[in-house]
Amino acid sequence: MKRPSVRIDIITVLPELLNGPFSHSIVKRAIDKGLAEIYLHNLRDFSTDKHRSVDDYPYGGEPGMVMGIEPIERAIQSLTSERSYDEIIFTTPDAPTYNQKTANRLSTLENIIILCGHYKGVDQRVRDHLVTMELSIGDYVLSGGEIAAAVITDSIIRLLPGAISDTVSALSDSYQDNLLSPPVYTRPANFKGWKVPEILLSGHAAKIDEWKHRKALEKTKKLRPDLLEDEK
Ligand code: 6GU
Repeated sequence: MKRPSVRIDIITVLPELLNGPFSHSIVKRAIDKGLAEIYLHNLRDFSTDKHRSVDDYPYGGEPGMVMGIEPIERAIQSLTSERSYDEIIFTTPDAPTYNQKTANRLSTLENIIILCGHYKGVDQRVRDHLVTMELSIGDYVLSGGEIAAAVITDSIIRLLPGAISDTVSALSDSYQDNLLSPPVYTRPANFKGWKVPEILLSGHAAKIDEWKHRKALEKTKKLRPDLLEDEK
């Protein structure tokens, strides 16, 4: 049975920012093949204000602007009235960190909305009542949630069966088994005295696998020991 394609609707004040990331390489090919659909929605189109504004001053007098609930509710409603969504994700730095395990789960869903956070944040009632999950992509602050939405979308789409020609390749990615990938090499076997490890030229499949696993472990211990500690 053919897997239904993934549909991702992104609600943003900067749709122009998101055309680039989906117009190339694996993601573009997956869309061209019908594995995924991505729709960009300009939040300002759902403003009823004559200036198309989507933010306002915060109650309580903090500095900065806050995204209001009304245009967001209308944007989400216009989508959910057409089909049901498996997740409505809000991208914001003050949220749980996105990881491969979450990417794997999201890649099994059919319809996803991603609402891109902006300004000082969004009216808390959006977070309490309209979204189903919140994600940050790491412990640093971006100027908006669009790049995070692009990261999340890319990581989902590359996992779809058929998106990558070599199907084993997504499964052998770094993080899939809590290990970083082992080093890889290509020709020439000797570049100015820097040699490719002998074992890789040996043709010994079992020994090569054993070597790759050992290298992956060594690399993870050195660069990301935390991955070996938490069994997720
Ligand atoms: Cl999802 N949004 C913003 N603005 N900054 C971030 C982020 C998201 N994740 C990490 N930094």
